Amino acid sequence: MGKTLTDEQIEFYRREGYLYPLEGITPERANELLGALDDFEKEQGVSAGVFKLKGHLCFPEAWDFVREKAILDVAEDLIGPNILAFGSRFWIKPSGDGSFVSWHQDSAYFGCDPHEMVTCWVALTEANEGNGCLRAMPKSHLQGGYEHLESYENAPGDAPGEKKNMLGRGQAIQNMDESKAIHMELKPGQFSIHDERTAHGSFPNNSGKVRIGYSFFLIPTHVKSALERRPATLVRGVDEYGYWDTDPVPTKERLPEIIKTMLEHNAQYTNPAFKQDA
Ligand SMILES: O=C(O)CCC(=O)C(=O)O
Repeated sequence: MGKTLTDEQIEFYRREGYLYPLEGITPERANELLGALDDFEKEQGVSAGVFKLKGHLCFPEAWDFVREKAILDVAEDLIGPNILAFGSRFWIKPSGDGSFVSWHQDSAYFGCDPHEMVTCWVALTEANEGNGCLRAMPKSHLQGGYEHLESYENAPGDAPGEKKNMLGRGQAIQNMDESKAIHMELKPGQFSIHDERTAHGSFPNNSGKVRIGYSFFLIPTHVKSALERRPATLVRGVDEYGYWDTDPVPTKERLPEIIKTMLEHNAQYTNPAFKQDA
């Protein structure tokens, strides 16, 4: 028995590669974060959703949210008590614009060694089959690294009719057996968790309302960066390894510099010449 999860839940996660719906965050709390997300966009003239890797550096509410006890208790049961948030992202999927997420493994691009990262995806609005909730492919985490085809069809907001893959490189695993996919439907405040090797993706949202989730990428402190040295945020326990630099605490004064750095990261992440690591 873990701190929060039952033996059955832990066993299910290890066997299937995902777990949902998980509880412990109120819909009101999820709504507060939505409000802060909206304020950020009004104040900065840019949506926090454009930053592919460091949503928690955008505003204090996002910085605090990656420390949500309910989520870290679940993560601790799976990866142990010393936890770094190496990244996070707001997934804002408007209705009717065609945005989707192709089948992919987080492990193919995040450069974590060993592959022990877990991704928590928190529903800030309801997420269901009709509005393109996250889908997971059971047991795919046991298959090792899949090949990803990089199409660069990754331009939400680009010319009408273009494909709108929300992933930086439009990376996609081909020929997944769609009939086996699980739709991880969630109510606001509920969350799912998946292994970094679990193939996942989502369909466009045609519900008439925006669908928003906040995901964060958590690693035990003994995981190294297989790319260059990078920053992360300690969210629980102690870091006895020091493999990662420290993310800057987001403050109003630092924000322009943080936004500039996040945009540079985005450019790197979407640049074919820049090495990613599986
Ligand atoms: O929100 C989505 O539709 C996709 C999310 C995703 O790929 C992730 O959190 O790793």
